[in-house]
Amino acid sequence: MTEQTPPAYAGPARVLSGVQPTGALHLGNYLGALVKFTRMQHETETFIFVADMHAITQWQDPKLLTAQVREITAAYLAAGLDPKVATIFPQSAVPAHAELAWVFNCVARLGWLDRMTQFKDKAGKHKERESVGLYTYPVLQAADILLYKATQVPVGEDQKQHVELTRDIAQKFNHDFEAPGFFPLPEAMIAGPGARIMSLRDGSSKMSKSDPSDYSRINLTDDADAIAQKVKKARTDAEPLPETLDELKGRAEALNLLGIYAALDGRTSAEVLTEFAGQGFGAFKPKLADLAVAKLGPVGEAMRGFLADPAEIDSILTAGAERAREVAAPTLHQVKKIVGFWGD
Ligand code: AQP
Repeated sequence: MTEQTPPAYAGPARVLSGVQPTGALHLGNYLGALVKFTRMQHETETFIFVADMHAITQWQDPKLLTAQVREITAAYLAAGLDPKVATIFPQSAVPAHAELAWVFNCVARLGWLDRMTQFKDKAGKHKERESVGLYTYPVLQAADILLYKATQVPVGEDQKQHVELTRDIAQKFNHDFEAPGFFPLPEAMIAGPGARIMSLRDGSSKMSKSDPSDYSRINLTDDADAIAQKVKKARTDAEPLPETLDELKGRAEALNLLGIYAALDGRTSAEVLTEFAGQGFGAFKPKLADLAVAKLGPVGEAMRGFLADPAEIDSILTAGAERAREVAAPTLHQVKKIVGFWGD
């Protein structure tokens, strides 16, 4: 006898994503995440949170954390998120994230978490010194997503594995608790040239907030001079740009700068290549610097404008948190019933 396919999730499409308030945002966060959030808010109901509970999986100075939450919110608004359209909120203001994460801690298997490459990258050789929270981070992420029954998760490529784990958790929950179709199996929305922006100093590692070299990344708050300097000093090779992407194999730094240009300009890397084929980086880099300044300058300026009015940011976060709690409450209530917890 063949096993019957369980009924699929039948609820509405929803978008959810977030960014950790762990430092200044960079071009990778902007292209891999913020630009997508902004686009998707007009297509589908969208929830965007500031992941302060994730942030404390590694030490954060309590005196700075609230300011960092406001800074991420300012970046969201500067990138074009509209609080009248999308729900923007701090994760810690919705306790249901932690409650659902506990249930999911009991659904997820140790073997699944052992495979998570981000934990291995962040923990390095001394995993026994890391917090338990860093290890179970992807489980909390699954709770973030499934609490709102989100179906689409716009993220950079580094988060793909975590969204796959979320699907595994949703599937196992639906199966084990005989609740077919209760949780959706969300899709990571990764495609596009901004999906994996690499360090300007090393084309084999991703652009990252925690890289000790500030020259490895372009921060959203960098001024025009800093952006131009960083592009100028970005590592490249002596070869001119070829005619096809295939010919860029093995030239990680060149491919990265081309991808950044394409993502900023809303084109594909192949299209940009047709414009610059045959030219060296001496000609390409100034054009890239001009484009980066033109695209990111207004974002940085808008961020500074929003940050000048922290009371307005706080009122956006307070209203967003209230809306998020309203949407989260029925899911958590149903989960408790499904699991068999005491209560009505
Ligand atoms: N280099 C990148 N290229 C494309 N997308 C990226 N993202 C991060 N780096 C790149 C995406 O940005 C979103 C928010 O990331 P996060 O701050 O929540 O976590 P992260 O991935 O840990 O970001 P960082 O900057 O790399 O921080 P550290 O150095 O602390 O690890 C996510 O959608 C992520 O995919």
